[in-house]
Amino acid sequence: MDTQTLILHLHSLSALKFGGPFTLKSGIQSPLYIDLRLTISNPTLLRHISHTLVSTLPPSTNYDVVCGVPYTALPIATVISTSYNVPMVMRRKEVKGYGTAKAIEGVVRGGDTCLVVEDLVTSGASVLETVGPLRAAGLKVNDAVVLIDREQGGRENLAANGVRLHSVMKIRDLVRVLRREGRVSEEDEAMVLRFLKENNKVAPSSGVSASGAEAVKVRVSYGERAELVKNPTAKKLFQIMVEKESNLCLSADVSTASELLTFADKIGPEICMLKTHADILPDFTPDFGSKLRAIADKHNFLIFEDRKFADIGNTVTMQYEGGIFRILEWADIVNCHIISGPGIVDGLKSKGLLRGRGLFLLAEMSSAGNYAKGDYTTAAVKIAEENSDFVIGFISVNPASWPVGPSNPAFIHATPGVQLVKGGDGLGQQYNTPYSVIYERGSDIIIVGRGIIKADNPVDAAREYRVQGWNAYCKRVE
Ligand code: 5BU
Repeated sequence: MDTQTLILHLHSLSALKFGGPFTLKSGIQSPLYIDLRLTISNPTLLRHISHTLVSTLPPSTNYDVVCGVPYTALPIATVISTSYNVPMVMRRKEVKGYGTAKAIEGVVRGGDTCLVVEDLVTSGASVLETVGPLRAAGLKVNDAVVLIDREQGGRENLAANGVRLHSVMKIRDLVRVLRREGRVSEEDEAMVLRFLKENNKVAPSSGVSASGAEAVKVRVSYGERAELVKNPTAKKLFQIMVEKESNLCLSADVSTASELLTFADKIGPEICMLKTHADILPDFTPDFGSKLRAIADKHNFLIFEDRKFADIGNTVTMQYEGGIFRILEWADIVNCHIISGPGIVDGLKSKGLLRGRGLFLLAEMSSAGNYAKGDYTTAAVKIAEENSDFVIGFISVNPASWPVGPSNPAFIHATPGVQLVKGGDGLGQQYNTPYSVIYERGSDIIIVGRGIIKADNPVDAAREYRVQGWNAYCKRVE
């Protein structure tokens, strides 16, 4: 079946709808909607699509295994797998919290090359959400093959992530054929062509508003920002990020202090910062801080105790300096809620400033249904600006969406709730991908806990997070 016949069959199946406006995953309104899920109702067409996809690949394309982007491309990949006798793997959209908790199902042989199969590419976000876990599992991904390229930045976004996109047809071809065959009106054709012209570069998902205007993002490089800050810890953090090409913070949520120190030494080369919860360590001893400090110096990362102070100024001075943990002694950075008002910052600053320490304000949280939003987030920005000698930035989730925007490049945004696959943990945690957090949401540092700690190979996983976080940053400041 040639491409033209394929297009006419898809149209007859109502998989190509004109008129609209239809809202796409990216949020933009389109005069054309493509629903290739319908192809499973026509086995002959499904088989033709699968063969056409394979024959579109340059003969030099090598692959040992195929993976369809869930869900629409799963049956297509299955047909390719059985027709050409190539094994298949599947990526889970939501990683299970039980059993093996694998993101990739099927037999994975590290070093094998995987061909990604997709029905439709717009910005490339869905393909990238599949490429990340495949690479984290040890597979190489160099090529993706797609039936329809919407010509809205997917090819470029994928190329920026080391994936070549091969497409059977572009929207323009499709509309031309349907117009020639009298299936669409001249007006519909003109509307689609105008839409393509106006939306020819869409950043993956939420970073783009319905009008196509980009959200506010800091494009100044980490190196330049190091020169803008007064606080020595903030300066050092920016410098480490540049030196190590890392915007990855490991959230070392393990069960014992000795396990934490082992992880810190293993993962140290990949990270710019290590985050602790000292109060979860049953074997915490007064020398914990100096031991961790030695590892931090060896691998050049900063220590962030995620203490989330929340009390009045006077109490937090004692919690910061005293008790069993003596956090001030060993943590470069701590964080606090602003629920109790600006006095909490004054209290922490009275202890931390002289030692050159830094503070993140909790402007947003990653958990579902939290109340840190709107005016609360705006208040955090105001307090930070009034204390920019000590406050080095924020715990943020989507700074690009703040009414004030992440407008001051001197502040560092660090974001928890990051995994290679979007999802949740069943207890309120909500995950976004490194690309989404850094590129679309305009944050600076990805904070990753279980994505690394629970990985089969935590060192490899940390490297993958580092590379993804860093590539997203490079693309943002491009
Ligand atoms: P995870 O395993 O990647 O879900 O761990 C996230 C870590 O970040 C964990 O230590 C949380 O306590 C921490 N965290 C968070 O998840 N969300 C927030 O809003 C803040 C901290 Br603040």
